[in-house]
Amino acid sequence: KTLRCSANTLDSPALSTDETTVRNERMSSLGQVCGVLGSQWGDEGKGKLVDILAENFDIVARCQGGANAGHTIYNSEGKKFALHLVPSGILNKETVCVVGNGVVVHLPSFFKEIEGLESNGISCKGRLFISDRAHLLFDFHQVVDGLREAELSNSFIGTTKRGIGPCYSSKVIRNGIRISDLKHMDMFADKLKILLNDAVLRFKGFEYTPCTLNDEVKRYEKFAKLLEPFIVDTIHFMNDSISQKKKILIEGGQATMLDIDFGTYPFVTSSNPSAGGICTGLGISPRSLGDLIGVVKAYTTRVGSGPFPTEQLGRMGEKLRAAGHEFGTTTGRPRRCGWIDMVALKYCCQINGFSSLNLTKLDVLSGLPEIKLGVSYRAQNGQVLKSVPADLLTLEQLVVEYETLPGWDSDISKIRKYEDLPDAARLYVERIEEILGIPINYIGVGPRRDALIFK
Ligand code: 2SA
Ligand code: GDP
Ligand code: MG
Repeated sequence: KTLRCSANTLDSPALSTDETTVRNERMSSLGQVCGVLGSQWGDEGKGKLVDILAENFDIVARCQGGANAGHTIYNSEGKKFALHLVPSGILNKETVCVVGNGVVVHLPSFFKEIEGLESNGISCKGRLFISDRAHLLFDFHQVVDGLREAELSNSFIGTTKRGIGPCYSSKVIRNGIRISDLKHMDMFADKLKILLNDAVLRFKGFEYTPCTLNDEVKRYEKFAKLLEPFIVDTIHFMNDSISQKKKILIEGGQATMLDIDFGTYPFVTSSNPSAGGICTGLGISPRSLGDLIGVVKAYTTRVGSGPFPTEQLGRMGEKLRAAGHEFGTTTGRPRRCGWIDMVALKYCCQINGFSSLNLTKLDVLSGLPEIKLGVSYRAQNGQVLKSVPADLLTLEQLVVEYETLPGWDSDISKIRKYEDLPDAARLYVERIEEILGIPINYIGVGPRRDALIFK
């Protein structure tokens, strides 16, 4: 059997009046401040949902991570966009986009992304803002990322090499440089020198010359001018917008299983992609948060090293990768693939308190005779674990117990009504809902904007 997944074609079915009503009701019932967060190891399809929901929100904001994130979205004409630092709301011409204080910003990547958008007719000026408290990620952070990975040899993390960990390290050790520092270019060279000297002391072979420092300072002098119209006190902006009853959508990068606190440490990213990261990364109160939507892929993928209990290393994994086009949006790396992991998902749901879920890429499972769900973890000593263990060795050695459900044969990519899905597909959706105790309100059946069932 071969897996089928929906083609990215333009011949999508028109929505009936009933379907449009359900869609509009679902969209308008979302709270004033709503988050879309990854609930596995990333790449669940958060960008697509954010892009769809954006039309009902005034502001879309990013709160953590940096250009390690990769969100692939398609506009109404079927044109593909890969976004990294710019929030996925940008394709919606009315939406204001905010890059919050918790994001680490590599300005060359930021401007390159803006250039790419503008050359495709998407204007960013006047509706894309960046926090003056966000930390700057320099090219040297990316070099250090690579040096650290090389040092780890066989136990490398498999980072995106975008400098994320080293930049958050500078922030936490308190010699980082922030966007607001671009106001004082007279002090910039000294600050950058301190940062670079840290790397010189730490890494054999890392060096810089007065000339390269000078070039970097000159480059940032230019960036400082270019960035001026984008810089905002986003804490004030976000809180003011909340007072004005503006609708705000927060786009998570990565996912809870990659969270620096809750993920499979040390095989994690260096920020908090879980709900807490929204407040610290945007300066808004937890009391302002309304709906939190967890995005769940119908199977699991992971890119980079680290434990992955339900990973399928053989032909099944390859089939999923091919059918789901599972390659990194930022690095192009092949993603590791496996069955859905209900234990890890339950853990993520507890941490985030999702109000609803978006099950994505259900279309990718079409054509499978049966589908498995990892439902419990059994440790080496035979004990069933209550949750995801902190200890990596336990996590690597545990045995996953599976439940098997029937598959379905037909192509579901043109279906827009929940009731029209094959019985087996609905059974799968409802079993996931039952185990997690959270409604699946959105079901992805293709990569395009319209390929979403509002359940
Ligand atoms: P980093 O670069 O320090 O954040 O890497 C640490 C770990 O976090 C993982 N990570 C990701 N996992 C999935 N998707 C991500 N974004 C890109 C995408 C990834 C890509 O959308 O496909 O293109 O490779 C992302 N960003 C970070 C990373 O793999 C490490 O395991
Ligand atoms: P994100 O990082 O969570 O935004 O996800 P990515 O964009 O990195 O990866 C998700 C991939 O799946 C993208 O290529 C999307 O276009 C695609 N995608 C999203 N939802 C669906 C879906 O329901 N079905 C299919 N076949 N593809 C989808
Ligand atoms: Mg991604």
